[in-house]
Amino acid sequence: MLLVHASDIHLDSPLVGLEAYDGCPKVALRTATRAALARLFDVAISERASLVLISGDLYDGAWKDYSTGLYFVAQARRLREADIPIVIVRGNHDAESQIAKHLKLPDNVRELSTHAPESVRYEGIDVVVHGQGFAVRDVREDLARRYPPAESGAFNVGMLHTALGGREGHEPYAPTSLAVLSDKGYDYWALGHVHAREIVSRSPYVVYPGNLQGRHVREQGAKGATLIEVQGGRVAGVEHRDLDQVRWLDCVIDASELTGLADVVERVREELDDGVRAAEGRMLAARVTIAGASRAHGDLVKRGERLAAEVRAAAVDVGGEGLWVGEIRARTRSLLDTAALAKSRDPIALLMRAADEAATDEAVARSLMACLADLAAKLPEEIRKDPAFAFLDDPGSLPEVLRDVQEMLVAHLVDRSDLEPP
Ligand SMILES: [Mn+2]
Repeated sequence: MLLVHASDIHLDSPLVGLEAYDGCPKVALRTATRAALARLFDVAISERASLVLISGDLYDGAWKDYSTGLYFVAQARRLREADIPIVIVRGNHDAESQIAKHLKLPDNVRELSTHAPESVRYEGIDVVVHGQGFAVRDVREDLARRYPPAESGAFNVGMLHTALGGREGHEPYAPTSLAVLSDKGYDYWALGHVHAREIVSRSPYVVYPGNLQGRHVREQGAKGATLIEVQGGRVAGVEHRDLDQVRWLDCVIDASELTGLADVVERVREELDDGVRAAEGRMLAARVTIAGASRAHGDLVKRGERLAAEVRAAAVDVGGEGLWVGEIRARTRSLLDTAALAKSRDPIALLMRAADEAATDEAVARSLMACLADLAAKLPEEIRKDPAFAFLDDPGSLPEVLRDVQEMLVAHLVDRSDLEPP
């Protein structure tokens, strides 16, 4: 018997800020969560799954229209034709969705109660599913504590949207512990909420499948669902199946051993090439960051536009239409000891101290922002929208911008890229 466990589908999750980048494959990205859901159900049908578990955050929150819900209903009907039931518990994002509360679901879909733990027995396959969904976004109590003990003579599954004892980057909703979960005597805990795949425990099995489709570059790498093979009432094995339609790649290049723009671009090309291979024919969306203290720093700072142009050219060469590079960030540092330089009596030190002062002295920062506001008002709209100018609306990012300015000044005024590191 095969069970399929997915979570955090975030159907129709919007893309924030990506349109600002040239050539953004908007349609592929916008429809990726839908395509991944269709693939999930394709697998359930072709592998003759007995049950599909969705552990919360099926939806992304407040919808703009009904089409998101109607899409899910149409997909769920495909499983009804194949006699495959679906069980859902609501997560924090579903709790926000008003329309989800009024949507009529096909009769093969069972949504577990949000008021108390509910248990559903699937006769014929001897599976009992226990679970409770989120009634509100902000659930801070341990929901699992009130789940009933395992029923004998059946394969027991617990469904829960939870951060367990806390997971980095995730709100600590419905906190609980492995001890509480283990105590119930279930065979498999189908968790949701955490977007990275994790097998928390194998005795009993406690699993986060991670989200079905990455939504931005911080959710890079393969995404999909977990297939659970059950034999003789026990878990015989779990397997992760990649179901994402678009793959994200956070390509970070360590430039500390690189000497100039040409070899930096060559390294980027290699990394992108690896990414394209790993994506196995999927659309690959990448962000490129060049980091580290490097001899190439001066070259990159002075020829930033050239870097971007060459990286984009390499991307077209390596991946064609199947690879899109969004943001390109030069975050290298000079090999010069800028702290020591700033303390010296070198005229450049004066400039650096002025930049430091602007970053730390509020009055200086305020007058600088006022000057910049005048300039911003004169910028043409299409330039103003460029992410590089986002700091104009965010005074908090000024210190970071000033550090970049310092680096740029140093690179232009003292081209000491020929210097050996101190
Ligand atoms: Mn969640």
